[in-house]
Amino acid sequence: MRVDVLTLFPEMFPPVLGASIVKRAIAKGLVRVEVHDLRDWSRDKHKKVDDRPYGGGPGMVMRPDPFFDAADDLRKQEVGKPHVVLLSPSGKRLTQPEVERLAKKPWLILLCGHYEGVDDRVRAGLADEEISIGDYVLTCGELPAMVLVDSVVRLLPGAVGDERSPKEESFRDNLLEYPQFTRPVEIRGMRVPEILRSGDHVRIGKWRRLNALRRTFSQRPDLNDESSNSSD
Ligand code: 9D3
Repeated sequence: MRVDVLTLFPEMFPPVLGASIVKRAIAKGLVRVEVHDLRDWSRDKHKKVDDRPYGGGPGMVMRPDPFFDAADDLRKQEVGKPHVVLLSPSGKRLTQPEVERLAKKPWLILLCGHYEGVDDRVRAGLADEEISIGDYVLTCGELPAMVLVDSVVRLLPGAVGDERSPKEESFRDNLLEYPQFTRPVEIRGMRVPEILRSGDHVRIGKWRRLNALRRTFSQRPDLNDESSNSSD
């Protein structure tokens, strides 16, 4: 997979992409991530990439031309068609099924906007889709782009240590994971449940299932709600 990121803050990415599983996936050649400074495509002598909004109002708006020109240049670098994603608070919510869909794309271009907003022609004429990572307001699309890269990269074959397929985790039965414990057996008065130390794998399996259900019911009743899930 290839991922290109268009951003005003390229320096935000290396600390995250240079760590943990994403770093290893890059080193293994499973993914190539290129982060580009949008200012490189500014035609302005001061490298300006925003301007005042038509119709008036406070703040500035990111101009569309650096996005379009950058995408044009990137398209020349590779055969095939990139899938272009605009990170935006008005996008469709990123969920695990969406991550799985994106992980099948051979080439992603991620467009990061800013609090001020992006000229709407970027969404209309450049992006294939708009994605949000949740209903809260951030200052920019850079963190969401990194969230997307992290969630997608761990699904690439060979990226995760692969004891079992990462797809089989957590979201499988629309249940949260069961509680986990390791040593010590007791800390601050809290003991590891005796069943887990019994060696009785039938009882352990039942205990885990029961506690995954309990946890889901109290923390995330929406997860098990037939009317609100799209995995059926
Ligand atoms: C709330 C109205 N806006 C300010 C004038 C729009 C706005 C634009 C851009 C608000 C925040 C941002 C910056 N955020 C993102 O670019 C963003 C985001 C987010 O804020 N929350 C969840 N997912 C995403 S994906 C991109």
